[in-house]
Amino acid sequence: MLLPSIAITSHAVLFPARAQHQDTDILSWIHAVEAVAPFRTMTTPRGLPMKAAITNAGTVGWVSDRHGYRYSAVDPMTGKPWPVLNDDVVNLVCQAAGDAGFPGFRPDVCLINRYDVGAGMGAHRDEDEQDFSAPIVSISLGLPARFFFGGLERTGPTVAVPLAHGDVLVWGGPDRLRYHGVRPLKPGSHPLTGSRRFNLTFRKALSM
Ligand code: MD3
Ligand code: FE
Repeated sequence: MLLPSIAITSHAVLFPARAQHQDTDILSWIHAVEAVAPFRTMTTPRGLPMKAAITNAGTVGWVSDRHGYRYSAVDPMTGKPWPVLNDDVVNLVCQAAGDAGFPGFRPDVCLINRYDVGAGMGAHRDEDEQDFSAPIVSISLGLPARFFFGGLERTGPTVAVPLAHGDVLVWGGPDRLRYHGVRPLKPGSHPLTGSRRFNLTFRKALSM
């Protein structure tokens, strides 16, 4: 079946509402993950609290503290491994990646961000993974957000992309290292998530 898609850049594709039919399953999985690895706000290496709360699933998870950013095989909060990825969600993610021109994508981590009203994410690059040839696939759930991306430098013009419930976004190739971020969440209520937004990013953190 041919699913609708919008080219955002030459190597970034948005599939509007592609995950919507699995929304309640994905939200149940998020709740199962947070029962083992609770959402928490992390501190940047410069000592500032991040506004989005995060958790992870997969072989490793992305963590941040005074020592820096890295992927860790254990959750520093519990000392336990992260919960495993969900096969159905991974299948959806791999199919979207294939349709966007990245066949064979096999994520080993899912970073889950939770935004309350007013929370956003400043401009940054995702550069802690070992393999930049793999894309990043994102699923948005709940309240809509204004995502923005720029170029390979922190400053410069940005382009806004609205991300709504169920949207799947694939970033790869030369666009993989672009600066990007999320504007502060506007007040509102979503029937499934209330006054929140969840974003899942599936990544390949380890090269083997
Ligand atoms: C563009 N998350 O977790 S997802 C992040 O909505 C992150 O929570 C945002 O940025 C969010 O690091 C955006 C879409 C996304 C993900 C990875 C990218 C866009 C990207 C990597 C490179 C360029
Ligand atoms: Fe990012």
